[in-house]
This record gives sequence, C-alpha cells and structure tokens, in this order.
Amino acid sequence: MTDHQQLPQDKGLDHTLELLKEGYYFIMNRSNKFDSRIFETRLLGEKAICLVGEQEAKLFYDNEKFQRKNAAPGRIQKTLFGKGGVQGLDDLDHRYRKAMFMSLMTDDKLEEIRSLTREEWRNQLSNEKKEVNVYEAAKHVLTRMALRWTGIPFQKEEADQWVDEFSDLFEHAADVGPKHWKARWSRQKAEGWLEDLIQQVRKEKIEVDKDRALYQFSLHKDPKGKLLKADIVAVELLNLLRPIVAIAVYIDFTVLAMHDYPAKAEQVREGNGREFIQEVRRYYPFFPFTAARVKQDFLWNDYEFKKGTLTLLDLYGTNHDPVIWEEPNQFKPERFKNWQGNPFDFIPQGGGEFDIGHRCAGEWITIDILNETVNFFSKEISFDFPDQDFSYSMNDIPSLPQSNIIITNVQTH
Ligand code: HEM
Ligand code: MYR
Repeated sequence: MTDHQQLPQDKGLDHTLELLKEGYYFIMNRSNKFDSRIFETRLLGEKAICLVGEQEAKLFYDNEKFQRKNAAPGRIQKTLFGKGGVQGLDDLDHRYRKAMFMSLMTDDKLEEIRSLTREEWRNQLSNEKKEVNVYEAAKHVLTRMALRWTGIPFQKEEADQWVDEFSDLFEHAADVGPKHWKARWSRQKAEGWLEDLIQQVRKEKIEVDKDRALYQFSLHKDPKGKLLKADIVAVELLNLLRPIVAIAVYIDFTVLAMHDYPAKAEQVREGNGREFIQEVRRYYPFFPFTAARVKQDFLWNDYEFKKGTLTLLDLYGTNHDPVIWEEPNQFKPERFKNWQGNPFDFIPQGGGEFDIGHRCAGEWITIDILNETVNFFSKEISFDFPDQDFSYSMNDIPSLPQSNIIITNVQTH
C-alpha cells in the first residue's frame, strides 16, 4: 500500500502496437481519456510514464530527476541516433559533448547557413522546371549544404549518392521490417565512410578546413583530455548531417502551408516569414515525443517516480496544448508576433536549455534554413500547384504530405 496518489493507468499488457497505430495522438488520446497530463502505460515490454504540458516539460528537463542513459530504444539507436552519441550522455560527459556541437552555432556560421540555403536553392531550381517534387529537391539541397557546412570533401555526384542513406535514418527509424533493416545498413555504410575520413584527417592525409565540424569533431577531447573514438566521431557527424537533411520534412510542410493558407502565405511576402515558419514547426507533426529515465526516486505532485522508469514527454501534444495555445488546431502564424515564450511551452525540437540540457543543438539552424526557404519560395520563384493528394497522416511517424508536394511551371524571377 502507498499513501501517495496513484497515476492514472492505461490497462493492458503492452501498448506498443497502439502507439504505432495512433502515432502523434497516442499520448494526447490517453491524456484526454484520463483527464490528466500524466499517466502510466506499458511500451516495449516495460512500464512508461507519459507527460504532456508546460509544467510537465519543466519537470522532464530537470537534470536532477531525469537522465538519458539507456533511454532511447535500441532500434532507434541503431537507426536514428547511433550508439555512443550526445543524446544518451549525462552530466559532465554530456556538457563536454554538447559544447562541441554548440561551438559551431556562432553568428558567422549561421550566416553561412543562410547564404548556403539561398545558393543551393538557386542551384537546384536554376533552369525553369516543368515539375518539381519539393521533398526530393529539398533533400538534395540540404545534403549538399550539410556536406559543405561540415567541411566534408565530396565530388559533385557523391552528394546525390548520400541523400538516400541520410534520409533512411530518419524516414525509417520508427518502421518495422525491411525498411528498418535498410536504415540500419545505411547507418553502417555512412559511419564507415565517415570513420575513414576521420582517420585521414587525424593522420593529416587530407587537408580540410580547420573551422568546420569534420576537423573540430575529429580533434575534440573528452573530459579526460582524450580524443573520441573514430566511431563516436562518425556518429556525431551524422548527428549534424542527418537532421540537416531531415529539415526537408519541415520544408515540405512549409510549402503545403503556402498552399493551404494562401492569405497567411501572402504575409510572408510582406516580411513575416519567421512567424510563418514558427507556426509550421508548432502546427505540423514531426518529432512526436522524447524519452528519458528517472535518475533517482522522487515525488512530484504526490506522484511517485521510481528510479529507472522510462518517461516520455509529448512534444507534439505540448505544442497543441489548449492551456498554452489559443485555438491550437488552427494555423495562425500571427500568434508568434509578440509571443513571449519560455523554454518549456514551444518545444518542437525539445525544451529546456541548450548547453546543460538536451534541447536540439540545431534549432537555430533549422529556423534559419526554413526562413530562407520560405522567402525563396515566396519571392524568388513562381509556380503552380497541380491536383495532388495534399493530405498527411497523423499515424505515420514521421508524417509527410502523401504527394511529397509537387509544383509545376517553376520559374525563377
Ligand atoms: C536533439 C528535433 C534538426 C542536432 C533533438 C531533439 C529533438 C530534435 C526533439 C531531442 C530533444 C530532447 O531529447 O530533449 C529536431 C527536429 C529537427 C532537428 C524536428 C528538424 C529537422 C536538427 C539539426 C541539427 C540537430 C539541423 C544539427 C545541425 C541535434 C542534436 C541533438 C538534437 C545534436 C542532441 C542534443 C542533446 O542530446 O543534447 N533534435 N532536430 N537537430 N538535435 Fe535536433
Ligand atoms: C533528427 O534527425 O534528429 C530530426 C528529425 C527526426 C524525426 C524522426 C522521427 C522518429 C522519432 C522516433 C521517436 C524516438 C524517441 C526516443
């Protein structure tokens, strides 16, 4: 017997299949059913606590209460994240590793990201094009940008060859069956290629830009003053390359929003691109939830959290929480006009702090690339939307418009 409050419980042996079926709504459905922002369920054969909301996000990002060691499921590590990367580190190890990422996010390097975005979109759509698949085009643009920005040497055709491997890592992370295995194979291939490059940099067999990630990561030291193992450096380089390419998903939703909300898209031409893309990041489904484990027993609102318990924070749900957002299911970029946020209410790429927490290292890059892209599509080119299936599913993780978004009669001004 316990004299503490009992968490609302999702009855049944395991709910992994429902998670795959209900997708982005899994946590919200239960939160609504139990009328509670916290409940207990069972996933992948173990007990899991689910959280949604601002106060709950604040709790989740308390480093005294939660840690990341062994939090991500093995199949996600073997595809999306890789083994031994920053996502699974805690305390001092995490701070050192995260600093390695954040040291790249200077004003100069972000300015470069913005100009690379303009250059590579112009390059991609330079000649008039009858028909363009926006998702595919974006992945090619972003792959070239990612390789250039990280200082990885490549031949022109080589960039195209890596598009599919990088994409497999995020497109099929949550899949089961052959697609999942293909994603594992893509990770092995990409890590192998990068490890080779890292060794060449260390042996000074190739000359690379010393300011960029390939060199910086290859020579980065851990808290004990030792170089990282080459396979870990490869994982961390993929933690830049993969998510930069994954921005293609947001780009696709951005162009979908231009189609679905033409009056709001008009506002971009008047200079409100930033509000538009912030609303894209809030409104559309992408990263569903993130995971941690209870670090030590504690009580919160009289609920017991036991050491080791898997805990999920609903990112999509928090971005649609009616307590935080007026009309959360309406696409309203103007809500970001005088928006006074905090680190726990708008969390499409995680919450909390960058340096001492696990908030996405690439959030500023993502915002800058999207802003440049929506401006490019609004001001530098004209195009039509032919008939196509513009719908997207809330059950597939990650979700994407069915048609990938096709545009025709593309002309540069
Ligand atoms: C972490 C989402 C783009 C690098 C994360 C997390 C989320 C996320 C949800 C985990 C937050 C947590 O567990 O608390 C996204 C989305 C992106 C994106 C939706 C859009 C494509 C990027 C980009 C980069 C990047 C462009 C790098 C250039 C990272 C890294 C971490 C991370 C290194 C691990 C941070 C840590 O563990 O401390 N991202 N991200 N992401 N992201 Fe992103
Ligand atoms: C990235 O590549 O890091 C950014 C976008 C990836 C989205 C992938 C969606 C699948 C996420 C599964 C959830 C796992 C939580 C532990």
